[in-house]
Amino acid sequence: MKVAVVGATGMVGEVMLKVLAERNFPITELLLVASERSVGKKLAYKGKEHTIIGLSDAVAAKPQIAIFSAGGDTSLEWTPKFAEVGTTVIDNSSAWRMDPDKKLVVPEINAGKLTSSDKIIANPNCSTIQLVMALSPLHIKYKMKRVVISTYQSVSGTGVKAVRQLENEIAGIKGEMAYPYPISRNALPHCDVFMENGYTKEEMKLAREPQKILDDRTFSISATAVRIPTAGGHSESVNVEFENDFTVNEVRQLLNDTPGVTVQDNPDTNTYPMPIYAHDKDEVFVGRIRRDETQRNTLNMWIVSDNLRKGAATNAVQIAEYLVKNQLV
Ligand code: A2P
Ligand code: 11C
Repeated sequence: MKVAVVGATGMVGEVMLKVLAERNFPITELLLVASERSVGKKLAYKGKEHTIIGLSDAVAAKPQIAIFSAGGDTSLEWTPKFAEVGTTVIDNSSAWRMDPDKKLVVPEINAGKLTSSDKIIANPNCSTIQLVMALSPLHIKYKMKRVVISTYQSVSGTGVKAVRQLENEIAGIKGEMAYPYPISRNALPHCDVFMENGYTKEEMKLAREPQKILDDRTFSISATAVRIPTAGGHSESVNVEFENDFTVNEVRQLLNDTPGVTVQDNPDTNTYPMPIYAHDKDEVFVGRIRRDETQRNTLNMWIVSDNLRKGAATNAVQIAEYLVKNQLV
């Protein structure tokens, strides 16, 4: 496969290259693409140096697959140009996710819907991916009615500038701010921009994307997204009301049997998911599984995953693997 990684110098781009190499993705030619600022610089992949090229040169090279992680505006402008020359684009931005003509894919859940006509495929938001990985098997078995979620999101979700802000604050250095307030020793109920309805864009992604991925609009999701001073790994406190009753043991078993999900849940040994355990792993970790004693058929749980891996790079590479395996590119 001739593969382009657009946004190769970014936070997700770096993990993308790591995941492609780790999984030994079948690459015959690799095009590393970034902004004009980076053109000519060098990046290594599997020990070999590659020179960074610009978007026009990448389109002209007609890769079979392009994985985009260079922001929504770059995706809006450039993904159609790649699609026009026959490239299949896997786009990690929010640009196309809710477009009715584009598929929003978590491979374990809905890759089966992909065809060779899908030239722009959307990768969901990081906090959505880990949420639906845990909700999907439970929804199939017990049918969800309503989900209430609060997130605890790491600064790596915002990008390099935010990671630097946290590091500078911890070191006592004054520097550029990615957030309107200090993030160290703080919690900001503010991820992505505010919308007209008073919610943030991140909260609206959490409310809408799961309905599209699970292809069901009969359940509703209410979200509060909070930025916390962790370097990597997003955590989520999730309350789910089902139509049908469950037992906690059954839920634990069902989640444990779900590929890509690992249950870490033992109060006796203080075992529960945490961002420091999820770091650099591909699984979605679920713990603190317990019945909500205040309402019928309702469950509480805690979900943690590495937002740059399953939340971004790994999910995108899994989509690419599915396309290759099923000869859709
Ligand atoms: P560059 O490093 O040249 O700015 P992050 O989200 O971590 O900030 O990374 C964003 C990624 O998207 C980087 O690789 C960045 O390249 C790339 N990028 C940003 N704007 C553009 C653009 N207009 N065209 C191509 N790549 C872009
Ligand atoms: C965050 N979820 O942690 C975001 C990062 O829509 O792809 C990814 C933004 C997106 O802030």
